[in-house]
Amino acid sequence: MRKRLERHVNWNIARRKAIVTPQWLRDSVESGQLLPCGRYAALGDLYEETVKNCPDASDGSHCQAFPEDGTAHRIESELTERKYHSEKDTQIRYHHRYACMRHSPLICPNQGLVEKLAILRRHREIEGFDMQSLSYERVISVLKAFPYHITLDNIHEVSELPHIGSKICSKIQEFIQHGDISECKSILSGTRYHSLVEFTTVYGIGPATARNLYSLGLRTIKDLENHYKVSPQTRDDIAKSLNVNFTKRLPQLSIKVGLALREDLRSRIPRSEVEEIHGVVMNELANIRSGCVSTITGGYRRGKDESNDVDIVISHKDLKSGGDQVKGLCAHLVKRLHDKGLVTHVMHLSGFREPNALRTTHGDSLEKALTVFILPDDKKQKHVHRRLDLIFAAPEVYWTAVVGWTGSKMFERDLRLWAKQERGMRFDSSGISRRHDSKLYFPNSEQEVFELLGLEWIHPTLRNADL
Ligand code: DCT
Ligand code: MG
Repeated sequence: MRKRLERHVNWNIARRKAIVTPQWLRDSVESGQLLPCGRYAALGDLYEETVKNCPDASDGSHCQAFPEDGTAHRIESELTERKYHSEKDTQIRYHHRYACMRHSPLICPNQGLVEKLAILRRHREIEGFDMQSLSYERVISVLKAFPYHITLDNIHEVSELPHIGSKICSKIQEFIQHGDISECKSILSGTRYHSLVEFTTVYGIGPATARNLYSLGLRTIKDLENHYKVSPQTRDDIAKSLNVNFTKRLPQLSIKVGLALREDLRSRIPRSEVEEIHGVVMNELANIRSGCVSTITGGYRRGKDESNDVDIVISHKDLKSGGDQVKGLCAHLVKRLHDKGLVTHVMHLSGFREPNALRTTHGDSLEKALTVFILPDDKKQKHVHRRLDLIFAAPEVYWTAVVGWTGSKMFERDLRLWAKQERGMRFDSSGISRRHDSKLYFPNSEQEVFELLGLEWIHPTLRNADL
């Protein structure tokens, strides 16, 4: 498709070439000569150009432009069909200011560049320069949606994209010319960045704590383990030491426990395990309440091969009584999972000791549990601890919760901004309302959420507006 080709090759360049399928190469090798390109045209849109630009074909007259096997006819009808599609009115534009108006694939044509810029962003974040970090997040988000490989030929177009300033442009230019950015090299050559990044891999350590620990002279995870008295011998006991008491205030997950769980929690979760965890959780839930529905959201839904955690949004299929059916269910399920040894740690549980927390007013219609979960060991493998987030939504806000928890982060940020600035609405995962009179909206599908916000629906795998 034209769109897909344009992610790799500028359209104006493509029009000066013959764009053929790999079969042209195979057949040409086999026949020992460069074959006419027309019948191998990869894109209907470029059929004429492919015939004209065929190697050794100055005017294309010797090309077999209309083979007898009907290829030409097929290409011609494809051409008409594509023309129709390209004329279809769409709001999606890669140069749009809001990420929720752009298509952002998981891997983009400028992935190498984006990964370098992500180091600069992380550096700002970890040093506490939040505004600068956000600026980089915006730049990354815009570049994630840029469908062409960036070169010196089209950098001018990049410089005109939203959120791209002259400083960033010179960094992009540096990357094009040298394959690297000197500031990245200098950040990576010191110990500070590496230490701070390592420290934040411990649950409970954010950038500010990481900087404090660094200022104490600590540099490595080993230093942290000595500081917090965690050793390979005591690690397992410490990991198990937190007993959740459901009648008292929940204990915070201490840095010590975070350190003991670090190896487990930092390892990525493959899709098959995400699905297995989801299956186990929903099985347990079915024993408490029948008729519940759920969606695995987060990075998994956006197509990531490996996730950092598992996010599940849960509701009830009965629109009328469903609100009551899920009320208090989050704490109930977490307690059951904990009793069975599946949930080992609970870091946050809303609705906890608040049985009437689930109201249907905006901002108050979700129950949430942030936990650590482990699948029972079996003969095949020993399982590791995983971060599991459970979000319970009343049926009328199920789809807003699914959209709000699908991400990515910048996509969500711009959804909220778009709703506020362009539509006079308030959007977050707990509901949609009109700002001037707080009128609540209850969409029945994900498509309806987008429609209500005046947006074109975007497939979850094209919502990867962050790295
Ligand atoms: N989210 C958000 N704003 C944040 C953090 C998260 O809107 N500051 C939303 C978007 C994604 C969803 O919550 C789940 O978040 P995470 O689990 O942190 O991220 P993820 O996209 O699922 O990626 P991963 O879990 O693999 O790191
Ligand atoms: Mg996630």
